[in-house]
Amino acid sequence: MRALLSRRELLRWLGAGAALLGLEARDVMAAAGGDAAKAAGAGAAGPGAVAARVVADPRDLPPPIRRDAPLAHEFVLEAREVTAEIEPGAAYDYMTFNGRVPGPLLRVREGDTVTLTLRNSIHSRTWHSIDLHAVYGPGGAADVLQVLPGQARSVRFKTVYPGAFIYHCAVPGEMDVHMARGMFGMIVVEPAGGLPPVDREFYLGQHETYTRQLPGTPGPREFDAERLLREQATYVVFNGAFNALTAARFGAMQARVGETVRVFMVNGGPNLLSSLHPIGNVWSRVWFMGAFATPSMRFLQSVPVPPGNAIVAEMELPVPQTIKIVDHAMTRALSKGAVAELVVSGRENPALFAARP
Ligand SMILES: [Cu+2]
Repeated sequence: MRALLSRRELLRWLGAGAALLGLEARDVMAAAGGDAAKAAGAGAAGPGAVAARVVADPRDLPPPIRRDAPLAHEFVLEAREVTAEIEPGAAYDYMTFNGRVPGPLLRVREGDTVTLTLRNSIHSRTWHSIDLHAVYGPGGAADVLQVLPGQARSVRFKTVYPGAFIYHCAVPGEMDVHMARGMFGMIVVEPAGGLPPVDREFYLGQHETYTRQLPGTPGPREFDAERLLREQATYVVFNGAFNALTAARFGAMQARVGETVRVFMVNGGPNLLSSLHPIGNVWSRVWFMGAFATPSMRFLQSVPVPPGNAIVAEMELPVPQTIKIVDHAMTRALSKGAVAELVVSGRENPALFAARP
């Protein structure tokens, strides 16, 4: 692919980032294989690491917090570059936290202390890092957590303010590429009083990517730096792949009539604002922008989730149906992969809804 940065810009960025590590730019480039384009993460990723899937299971998140006292956590995340299908027959080089898109949901409470270690796989071709929006600190910890392949670094931080926050890779000068390749996730800092109980919780991550090939065409996908620069995304997806969370692909989410479900959604961008809508339902309670310290809002149809932000939104399920959660910028849902299904099974409720003969 064409390098997004000129060689001079690249060396400047490498130098700036290396200064944080106390390294010379040439050491960074040597560690990354001595190839400037690869060192910047601009080339193909994941030597030999072909994954069956990068799609994170939307049910895979820690349970709600039910305790009154703060706790100390130790989290380890690993930056992994893997190749997987973004749609059937179309391999794409991802960059991930722990091999999944979005990365693991880290769930803590206001006042907790977190020790976070970021490992970078020995198989990585470039360095990776992490910026957490839940952190008071330089670069949201990214200034400390710039990690070369095969190495690891740690920070300790206290979660002072509640909310649902993104974390993402923040390598100098290339973070948009790394996020478009899948390097983002969510850290939920629950308020001291906790969240109201619900029947089920789901974890979604939206992001978009920029490829030379359009959706529906055969063959591997190459990253397109020019499309990135113009912000002309070819894919807009939930949990890493085209229509990933649908019955036709990796399976729909499931729930029962009468339940309340909570959706945590983080928008990894790097650039597009999501207009998150549940077709056939409404967000009956929304913590707008993931702000738990602000009263929740009621009955919102499509909620904006800007890149670098998150939302916590709930639905009541009074009738059976398949709810399609979409980005209501509709071309993305119809043609670029931004659809996730929630199958609600149970008894019909003709008092609420019925077809007339
Ligand atoms: Cu990265």
